[in-house]
Amino acid sequence: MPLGSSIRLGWIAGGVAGLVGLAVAELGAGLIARDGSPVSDLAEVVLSILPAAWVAQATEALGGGFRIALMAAVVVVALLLAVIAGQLELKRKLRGLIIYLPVGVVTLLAVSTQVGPGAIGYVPAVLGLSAGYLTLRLLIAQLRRPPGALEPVVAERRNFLKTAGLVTLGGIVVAGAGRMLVQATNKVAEVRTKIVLPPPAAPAPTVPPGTDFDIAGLTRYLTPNDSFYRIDTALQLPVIDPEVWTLKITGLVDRELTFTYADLLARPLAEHLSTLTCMSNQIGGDLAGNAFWMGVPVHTLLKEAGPQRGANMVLSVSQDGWSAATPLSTLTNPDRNALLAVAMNGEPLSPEHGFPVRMIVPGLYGDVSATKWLTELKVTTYDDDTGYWAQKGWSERGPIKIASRIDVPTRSVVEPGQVIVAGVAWAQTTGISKVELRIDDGMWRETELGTTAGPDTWRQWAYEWEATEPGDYTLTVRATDADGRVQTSKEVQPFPSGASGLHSVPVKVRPE
Ligand SMILES: Nc1nc2c(c(=O)[nH]1)N[C@H]1C(S)=C(S)[C@@H](COP(=O)(O)O)O[C@H]1N2
Ligand SMILES: [Mo]
Repeated sequence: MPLGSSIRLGWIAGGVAGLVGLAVAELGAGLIARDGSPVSDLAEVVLSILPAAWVAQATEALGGGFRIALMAAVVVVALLLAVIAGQLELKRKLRGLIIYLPVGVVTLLAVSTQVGPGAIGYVPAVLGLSAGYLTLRLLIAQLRRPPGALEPVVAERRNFLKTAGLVTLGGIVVAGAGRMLVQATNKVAEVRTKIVLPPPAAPAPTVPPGTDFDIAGLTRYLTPNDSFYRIDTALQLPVIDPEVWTLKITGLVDRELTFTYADLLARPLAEHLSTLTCMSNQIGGDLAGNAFWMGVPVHTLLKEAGPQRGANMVLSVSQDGWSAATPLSTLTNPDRNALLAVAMNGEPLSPEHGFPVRMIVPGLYGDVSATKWLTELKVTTYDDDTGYWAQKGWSERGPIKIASRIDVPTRSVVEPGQVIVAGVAWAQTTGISKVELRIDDGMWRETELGTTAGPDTWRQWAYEWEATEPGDYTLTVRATDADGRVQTSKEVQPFPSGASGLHSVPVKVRPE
């Protein structure tokens, strides 16, 4: 078999075939309206092998970019393997299978971890792998010359490149179509825009004047939806049609119940303003946001289902398999205002924040309460079931720790004179009663507090610092809750039950 410059053509054949395989797999996933594809399944498996603490950190640092990077890595590795397969196939017919078969096995195993029972979920991967290998055969066949010929003649080369080019174009079109179909599942997006939310039967208390100092660089009292932090493990956003969606209440209950989205909207809804935060938030971190949540009070639904003796936990399960364990007593207590939220700041939940329904429990970290894309509430016990993060060693109980942070000054060098220092502090369910600022090792100085709509939200604080002496300073903040508990200075990492410790920032006062 003459090789020479056809080695390079073999690379091209391998890469193009890999591209076609990936494209067809995407299209297949789109056609069967899966909320994932073989690529995201492989990424999901990689994710589950990585150390949990590392994943939490990367998710926090990169947000959605982390998922995209993982999937990109899968695509790159797949294409590299496809190129190698091209070389092997060029050397000898069928030899490319040395790569394609094991890759196929690994892919199908990855898919099996993500799809339910039934063969349909495997179809995109099988189609993609077959299409990839067949394309390779086709392209390599073009590179083969009658025995005796040495190098491919120019015309043959041109022919091959033309075919490769056409196949690549076709692959791109197919991949695009696959993506579009996946998005077409976004018929849901359209359904969402047409939802008419009823007004809440129990509106949130009005926000008093004075909650927001309106200082440049200071976190707003109310967080707009598009700047609300996002944390979840979903590689691909679950796309849920609210007309098909149901919520099941199962487990240790007298009556298992099923609700549709329309059922929920027909019930008396309550609206509540509360600050959600994440257990992996660092000292001074910004994984917190304050929004109006409207939905069905969870205690009314649980009461209808009738929790049985012995139950002490509710496992809230997401469409994407994620779950959170929340104390039953917190959810059945009407004063805790736990909601199955359908709306955030007056709008139906966005796909990123859990459309169509999520849970919101004031006072608990999102990790152990705020299940997005909710499909089931299983009444159970802490002995029998465990939430997603708790399985990875994070704390099962997630009361939010008192926290405060410095947002302003936003720069570390300031002009001498009066300097505004400001930030936010939270102690959900109790509320913040005092925030103090310390300059270097000096006295704690009480700051001015913004007003608040209730104990479940953060409060702004601000202090006018007479920074007349040039030099280097360290500013430190601490909060006290309405029960008189002072935020601890003991520094603890977020893992496993949320960070504690005081937020400090260095500030240099410039010489006149
Ligand atoms: N389905 C699902 N729900 C989830 C999560 C998740 O990974 N999957 N993450 C939880 C965590 S850790 C937090 S802090 C909140 C964040 O909610 P947000 O993304 O709307 O801010 O959602 C919770 N709900
Ligand atoms: Mo979180």
